[in-house]
Amino acid sequence: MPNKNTILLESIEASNVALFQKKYLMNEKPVILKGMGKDWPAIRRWSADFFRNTYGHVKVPVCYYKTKQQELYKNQAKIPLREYINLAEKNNFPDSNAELPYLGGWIYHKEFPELLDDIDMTLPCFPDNWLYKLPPSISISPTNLIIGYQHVSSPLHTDSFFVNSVLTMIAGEKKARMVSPSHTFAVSNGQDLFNPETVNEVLDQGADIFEGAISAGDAFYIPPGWWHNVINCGFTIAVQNLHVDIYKFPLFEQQLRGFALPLLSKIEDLGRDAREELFKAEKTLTPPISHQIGGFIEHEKNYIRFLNKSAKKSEDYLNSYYPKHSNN
Ligand SMILES: O=C(O)CCC(=O)C(=O)O
Ligand SMILES: [Fe+2]
Repeated sequence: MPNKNTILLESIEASNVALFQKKYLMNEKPVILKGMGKDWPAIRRWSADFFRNTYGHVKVPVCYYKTKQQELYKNQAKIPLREYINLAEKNNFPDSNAELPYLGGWIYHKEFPELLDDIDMTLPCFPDNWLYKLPPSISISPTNLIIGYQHVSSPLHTDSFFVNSVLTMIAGEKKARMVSPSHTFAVSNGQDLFNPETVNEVLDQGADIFEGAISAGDAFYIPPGWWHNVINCGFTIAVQNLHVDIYKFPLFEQQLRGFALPLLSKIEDLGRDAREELFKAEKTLTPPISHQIGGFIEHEKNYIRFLNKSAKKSEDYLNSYYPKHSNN
């Protein structure tokens, strides 16, 4: 039963593509997509036994969100999937303060691409996914697998890079509570929105809390920047897909540039320091022979052209889409 103060998430048939795109995707409004994955072979094939029998020996990364927050994927502890599933299926846990592990996002498709045959990566109610156009060297995984049980959950968070997130249920049931990015002032990372006291605090500050449940075949559409807290009602298997449409690409691109720019400016700062040293030592007159061999002048001119072009493209974009806000 939803809390009397929360708002029930809207729910539509995933086959209603036009309605989804117009009312929810374009307006960045969360919704439950009924039947999103109902025809995926995963619904018939994937189960605790399937993963235990086929991939039981594989070591999978586990999260401890309460004690370790969101660790880098490569730093997460790993345990054999067989051991994890046995634990997830256990009903009684001895009273202990130790946090239980959560398989909160296994990037399965790199090791086991055959699993992709069991799901539909095109997400039919979404337009082209621009995430797939990224060069492979930028490794943002478009999909991951989440196996949960009643005692583990994802505390309140937003997903990185302002992507569309689609969480499709393969087995079991999950519940989510969500808060709009326009009410960010009322929430904080890591909160438990299923705790009545926290709910009251958030509502008292004037924010709305949306709530919904999904079971096998259904999906949550979580728009960019939306806060979400997801709990497992029992044993669950779910697939998360990340999606970037053309409208969201500019902000996504800016987020990615945010990774490259600090590195670039570190390199440039060093270059400037070296030139200042040279200048002080009055050794600027004769460039070393290696500059000629390495085509220094030509590469530098290319670099200047690249920067000018980039600056022009960004300015044009700002001027055409945000004319009131750009200051030239
Ligand atoms: O199911 C979960 O625990 C987390 C899901 C989630 O955060 C997402 O799909 O973005
Ligand atoms: Fe998330």
